[in-house]
Amino acid sequence: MTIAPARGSGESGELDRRLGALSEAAELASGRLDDDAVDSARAVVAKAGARLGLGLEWTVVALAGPTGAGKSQLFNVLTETELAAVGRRRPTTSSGHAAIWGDGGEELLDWLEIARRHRLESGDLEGLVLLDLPDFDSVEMSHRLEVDRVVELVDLVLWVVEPQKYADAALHDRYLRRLSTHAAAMAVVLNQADLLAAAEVEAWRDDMRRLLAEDGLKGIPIAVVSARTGDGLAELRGLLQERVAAHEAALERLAADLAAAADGLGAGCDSGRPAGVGRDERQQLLAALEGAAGVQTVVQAVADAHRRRGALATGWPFARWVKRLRPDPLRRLRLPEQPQPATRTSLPPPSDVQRAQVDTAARRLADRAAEGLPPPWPRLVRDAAIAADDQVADRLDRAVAGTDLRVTPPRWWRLGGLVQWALAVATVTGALWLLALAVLSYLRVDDIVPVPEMEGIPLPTWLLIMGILTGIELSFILHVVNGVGARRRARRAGKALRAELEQVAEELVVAPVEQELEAHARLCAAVETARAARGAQGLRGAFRGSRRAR
Ligand SMILES: Nc1nc2c(ncn2[C@@H]2O[C@H](COP(=O)(O)OP(=O)(O)OP(=O)(O)O)[C@@H](O)[C@H]2O)c(=O)[nH]1
Ligand SMILES: [Mg+2]
Repeated sequence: MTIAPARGSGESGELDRRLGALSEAAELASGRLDDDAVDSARAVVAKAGARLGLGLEWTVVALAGPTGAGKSQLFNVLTETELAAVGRRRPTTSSGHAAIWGDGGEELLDWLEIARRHRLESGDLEGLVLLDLPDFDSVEMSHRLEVDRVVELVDLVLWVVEPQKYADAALHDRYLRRLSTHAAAMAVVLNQADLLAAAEVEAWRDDMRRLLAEDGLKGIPIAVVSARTGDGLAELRGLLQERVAAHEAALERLAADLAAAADGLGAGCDSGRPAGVGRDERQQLLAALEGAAGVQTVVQAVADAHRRRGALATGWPFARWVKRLRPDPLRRLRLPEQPQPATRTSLPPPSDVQRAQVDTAARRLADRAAEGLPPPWPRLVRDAAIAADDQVADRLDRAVAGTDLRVTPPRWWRLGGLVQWALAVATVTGALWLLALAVLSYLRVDDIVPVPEMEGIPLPTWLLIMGILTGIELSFILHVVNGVGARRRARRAGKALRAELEQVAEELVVAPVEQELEAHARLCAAVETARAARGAQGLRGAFRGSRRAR
């Protein structure tokens, strides 16, 4: 076996950047994506922080494998000790123990929770922490848990197998396949080669290579050794020396963890960009909100109120009482003259059908906006679009109450009113005058005061007839003018209401939808950063280089 040194760029700064991105991705994914994926991403960030803090000068290598593979014997041979118990009764090793080449590393072992520690002369493996682990296929649950725990933490795992058990499902299904993203942080040791003939060894190696390729671990280093005879051990030692000297095993491992966690969060990122909020859907939502807010009713009330108020201000004074019989439409609906978003109107609440229409329009907008996104994003976007469902009615009412309907009376009403009053005074004067003349005539004294005339018609008759005719005529003209004004004001109020409703649509539906799409975009950008800088600078790029050199 030849393994080239891992010539990574060694940029823990790059790793920091990627970890930051993973952390951001986990925050964005929290509550949106699968909890397990979020938890593992957070665990990777936490673990990386801890491991980087414990020093890259150490390389932690674990011997893992089924019982009887020879892990403990290999540990003894590599440490040139008899520290590990090697036994015939299975399983032999019940808890992890460590050999440390060099001084220090206590905190690292505390973090690994390995209590049994043996310090060795530093030599050519200075910086190596070798762990002998219990068997992962154990009848003892505690053994498996211990293996799973430690395998999560170490920088490099040497999977030790022997000719009988190398194809076991326990190894391939439970570990290798699941760790297919971690090729850079693993190697396989085929132990007890002395039990096979040379030709069988080759076949064994080929078969293992095939199985590893099926596991997704094509190209992972395979060492063939015999812990008993010492065959192949020099090469295995060489591998350890190279990894220890490069000081990058921890970075490689963390980079692999990072990539795997990022993949877990980035499942929904491999599609194209979502369609985004469409114009048509926005218009449909607005139309539904208009219906639910009673815009038609309000607009009608604005027009009616203008006509009524115009008639009261400029109509024929003798007929105004008719207008007073009916209440003011705006007051009846308790629509404030000035915007008052805090007050409630007496508009009827949206009907069930209107509510359903708003709901449907919001869903449609969300579905269209999320088009092109894989699950669960369309559902998340839709949930965001209807999250404020129960606030819609209240928010619409406040929007209507907060709209400036611009119902202030036009200035010319005052002038029109004055003219009408003047005409009314003329009419009444004419009427009283004629009445006085009638009384005088009754008393036969009507010749005392001469009655002025205009073009042969007595002035009081002029005043009465012209007052009435002009007053009615004027009120009719002003009625027409007010009708035009009412329509214009209704249009203006409609526009103002729609502008207000656009805000409601924005606030309750569009913004939440866009926020969700934004979360998707940011999450995917973070995942992309976390996965790897795909250039030559990135760690993974460096790893590829090291593989090619192999
Ligand atoms: N022939 C042969 N036997 C070996 C070799 N390596 C280990 N053994 C034997 O295999 C048996 C198991 O070895 P251990 O080192 O205890 O195995 P282990 O993997 O630590 O087993 P557990 O601690 O139970 O997980 C012992 O009897 C060893 O002597 C080898 O290379 N060749
Ligand atoms: Mg053992």
